Amino acid sequence: LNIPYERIPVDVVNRDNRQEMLGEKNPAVKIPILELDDGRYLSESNAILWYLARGTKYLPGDAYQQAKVFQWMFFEQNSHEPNLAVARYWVWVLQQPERFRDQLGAKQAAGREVLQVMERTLLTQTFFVAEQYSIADIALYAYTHVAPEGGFDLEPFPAIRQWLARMKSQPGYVPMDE
Ligand SMILES: N[C@@H](CCC(=O)N[C@@H](CS)C(=O)NCC(=O)O)C(=O)O
Repeated sequence: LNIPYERIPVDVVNRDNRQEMLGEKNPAVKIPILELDDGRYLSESNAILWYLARGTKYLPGDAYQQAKVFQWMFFEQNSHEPNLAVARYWVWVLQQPERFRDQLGAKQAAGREVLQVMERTLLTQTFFVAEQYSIADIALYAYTHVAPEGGFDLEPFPAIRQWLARMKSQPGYVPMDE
């Protein structure tokens, strides 16, 4: 959206000063948190996406299509993030797959089911809602494009791989590390 912003990195492993740093900004003491120009705060990645996307081409105006966007964003929070992001956290962020080996297999199996749902959908459509690039795609892109870091092989998911490439080629795409 070309909105200027300042990015403040937060250590996701060392959580010693979490309460002091984030407690007044988000009662759940989690990131991401968006601080608005007027000093108000907003947390939950998908609430932030919705706030920024209102009135832009990234959120359809039609009520049904908007609800479909939410359908995928709730799917991202309920099914996708708890499996793909958590497996990646154990394997790639903490580098401790052994410590979590009792639970890791189940997380990865559930994550593969989620990827199957996405694959089936993307076999017949270019984006998740109304053939239009929206915040539903952005929400799902986040932990899908780094899924291999959580031990997920994307080779059996060609439609997802094509969608990832399509996402990367969208105008205004900014890689995570920039
Ligand atoms: N549902 C939240 C999840 C937020 C979340 O779990 N954030 C992680 C880091 S990515 C966090 O802050 N966890 C607590 C912690 O690190 O202490 C969202 O999508 O924004």
